[in-house]
Amino acid sequence: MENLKKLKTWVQESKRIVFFGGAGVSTESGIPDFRSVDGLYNQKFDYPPETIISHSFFMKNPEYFFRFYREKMLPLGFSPNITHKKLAQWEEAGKLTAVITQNIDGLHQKAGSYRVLELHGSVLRNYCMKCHKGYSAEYVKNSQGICRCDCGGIVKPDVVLYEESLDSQVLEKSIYAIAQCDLLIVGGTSLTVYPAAGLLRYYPGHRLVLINRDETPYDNQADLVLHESLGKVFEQLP
Ligand code: CNA
Repeated sequence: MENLKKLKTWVQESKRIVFFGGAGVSTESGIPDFRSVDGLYNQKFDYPPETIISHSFFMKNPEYFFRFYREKMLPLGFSPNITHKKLAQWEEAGKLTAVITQNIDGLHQKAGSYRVLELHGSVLRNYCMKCHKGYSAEYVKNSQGICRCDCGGIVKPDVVLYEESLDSQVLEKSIYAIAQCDLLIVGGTSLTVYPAAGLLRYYPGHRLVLINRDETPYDNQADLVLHESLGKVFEQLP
C-alpha cells in the first residue's frame, strides 16, 4: 500500500515525532470509545453522556454521576496494545518528543511512555474537593454511592468534564511540541472535541498523518490519510 510505504519512510526519517490520539488508540485494548457504532454515545441512558459527564451535572447529581462513571468510564485492568507500545519504543529511541492524548486511561504510561500530555486528565488521579487528599482509581471503583474522603468531602476524579477548562500548562506544552515536531501522527480520534482538536492548527509542517477508522473533519487538511485500524498500521511501522 502506497500510503503505508510513505508513512514508514517518514517515521524512519523523523527525529521529533509527535503523536496526538484519542479513544481509538485504546479500543484494541478492549476499552470502548465514545463515537463508534458500538461506542458509549450509541447506548441508551436516562441523559445524554455529555450531560452526565458535565461539571454542572456532577455538582447537582453526584450520585448518578458516580454510578455512570464507575460502570462506563473507569477502565481498570486493561493492557497497552501495539500502538501504545510502539510509541513508547520511539520515545526510548529518541525519535518521539510527545504523546498528546485525550484519553484518561493511563495506558501510554503503562506501556512505558514518559512524555505524555494528558489533555483530559486521568482516572488514576482523584482528589478530595475539600482537603485535596489523593485517592486511587480502585478506591473510587470500590466506593458506594458518592465517593467520599475520610474528611467527608467528595472525591473528584482528575478528569476534565464538559464545561471545565483544560490545564493551561498541558495545553501550552502540547502546542509547543506540535509546533516543533517534524512528523505529526494523529490517530484514533474523531477530532470533534474542542479545544483538543484545534491543536492541529499549530503544526507548521507538511507531514500531517491521520490514521482513523472513520472519516474526520480534518481529512482534507492532512498530507496522508489512512482509514485503517491503528493496530494494523502500527504493527507494520519500524
Ligand atoms: P471518539 O469521539 O470516540 O472517536 C474515536 C475515533 O477513533 C472514531 O472516529 C473511530 O473511528 C476511531 N477508532 C476507534 N477505534 C479505532 C482503531 N482501533 N483504529 C483507528 N481508529 C479507531 O473519541 P475522541 O478521543 O476523539 O473523543 C474525545 C473524548 C473521548 C475524550 O475526552 C476522551 O477522554 C474520551 N474517551 C476516552 C477513552 C479512554 O481513555 N480510553 C475512552 C472513551 C472515551
